[in-house]
Amino acid sequence: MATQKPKPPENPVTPPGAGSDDSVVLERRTQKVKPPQMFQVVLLNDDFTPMEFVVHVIQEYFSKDRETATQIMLKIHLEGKGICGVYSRDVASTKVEQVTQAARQAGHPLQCLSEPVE
Ligand code: TYC
Repeated sequence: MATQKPKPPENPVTPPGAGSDDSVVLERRTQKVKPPQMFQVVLLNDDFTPMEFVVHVIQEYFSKDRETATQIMLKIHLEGKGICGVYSRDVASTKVEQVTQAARQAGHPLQCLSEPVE
């Protein structure tokens, strides 16, 4: 059986940008990965939920001290709505569920929702 010489590949694979020394220059591209969409968790005012309960909720679920929680509650009371925190989609959605459940359990109509931050 005759020995055969291995043939060189017919179509050598050369990455684009490969120089004669086999180095590869990667093109700089514009950034493709955007930061994730963030969601603000908002409380709405109503005429029935006690102020003290709202302050408690803001302290417990949004990790605010009593003074900050009171300021946020008063802003909601006076302006109709207020942002309690900004989170990733899943964390924001969990906060809405937890706050809504706590309010219903206590018999209050407090409305909590999340909305994308522009
Ligand atoms: N307006 C309510 C009251 O006078 C207090 C309140 C504040 C309720 C904020 C809801 O998200 C709220 N008792």
